[in-house]
This record gives sequence, structure tokens and C-alpha cells, in this order.
Amino acid sequence: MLKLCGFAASNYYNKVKLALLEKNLPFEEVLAWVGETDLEASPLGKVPYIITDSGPLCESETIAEYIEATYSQAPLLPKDPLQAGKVRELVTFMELYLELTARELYAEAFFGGTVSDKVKERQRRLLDKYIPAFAKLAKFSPYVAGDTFTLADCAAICHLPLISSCTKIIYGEDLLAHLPVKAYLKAMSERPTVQKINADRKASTELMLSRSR
Ligand SMILES: N[C@@H](CCC(=O)N[C@@H](CS)C(=O)NCC(=O)O)C(=O)O
Repeated sequence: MLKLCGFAASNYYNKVKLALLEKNLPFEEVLAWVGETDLEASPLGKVPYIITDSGPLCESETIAEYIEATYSQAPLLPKDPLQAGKVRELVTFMELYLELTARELYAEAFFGGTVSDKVKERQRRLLDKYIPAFAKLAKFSPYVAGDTFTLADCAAICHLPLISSCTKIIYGEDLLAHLPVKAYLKAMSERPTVQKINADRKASTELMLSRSR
């Protein structure tokens, strides 16, 4: 059985877990905190990674694509190549531009650390450029890429709440507030799969914070 390794406080772990749940695939969760990961499977020590019968694989989007290519049930990518490209385009915008930019602020926003004013200003300039670009591509009608639940929703459901809460804490305003993100997330939270992700994330976050105390 496919093993999903990492911890459920991680947005990238949850993105893959959500894809597995949406596809109704059997999998085993293997707890691996940062610092306790298998460096053969994930050479940068990042989570998630998976262990398949044929070998390991890391990087969440690579894993999501592997799952999608291997298991045809409940497809999370459109058949049409351009429409599939539009889904991947949204994932890239959310991860490469929004999440990775906001991530520079997480130490102060979520983990009791500090981030310099210089970094805050630099990341703000980037977010002010990247968020409007993402807004041009995102549909939220009702799913982030249009009328079908896709891999872009697996990413959006796990990443967008972090970007909202982190920018609210650091800049005093949710930089996604002008997009229909709140209503979208509320609608998505009706899905049993998302309810499971959220419940497991809360429990794992508690555990993670208690470990660092
Ligand atoms: N590009 C990676 C990002 C994964 C990532 O950053 N995971 C975090 C947890 S949310 C992590 O493992 N951080 C530890 C580290 O970077 O050393 C992916 O898509 O899997």
C-alpha cells in the first residue's frame, strides 16, 4: 500500500493527502517530522514524500501528478491538455509565487520568531505583484479552476488559508481579502475529505507546537 510520509500540519503534505482522499485511494500515513525524514526518499528533508511498491518519490506536485497518472479514478486533471495546463498553471502560481513568498514570513507569523522589516517589505512588494496576477487566473466558480474539482483545489484549500492568516498577522490585512477566498474555503469545507484534512491538521499542529515548547 502507498505510504504517505510527513505530518498533517504541513500544507504540502495535506495537498497530497487531499488528492488521495478525493480519489478514494487506500494509503497509510507514516509520521515523519522535519529532522526525522528519510533523506534517501527526500534528499532535502522536506515533507511530504511517498513510498510506493516501486520506490520513493518526493515533491508534492510531482507526487500528485504520479498519483493522477497511476490511478484514473475520480480524475483531478481535465482530459483536455490546455485545460489540464490551466490547472497546473494555477498550482504553480499558488506555490511558486504566493506560498513560497509568504513562507518567508511564517517564522514570525506562526512560530514565535522574528522577520526583519527589510524582508517584510521585500515580500510585501512581491505579494503585491503576485496576488493580482493569481487573481487574473483564478476562477472560484465554484472551484478555483472553474466548474470541476481539480488538483488546483487540493493546493488552494491547503495553501490559501496560510497566506491569508500570515499576511493578516504580519501586515495587519489579509492580502487575499479582495478575492472570494473565504466563501470558497467555506464551500470546500463542506466536503468530508476537507473536513478530515482540517481535523487532522488541527491535531497535528497542536502536537507540533507542544514538541517545540
Ligand atoms: N516544494 C516542496 C515543499 C515542501 C515543504 O516545504 N514542506 C515543508 C513542510 S510544510 C518542509 O518539509 N519543511 C522543512 C524544510 O524545508 O526543511 C513540495 O511541494 O513538497
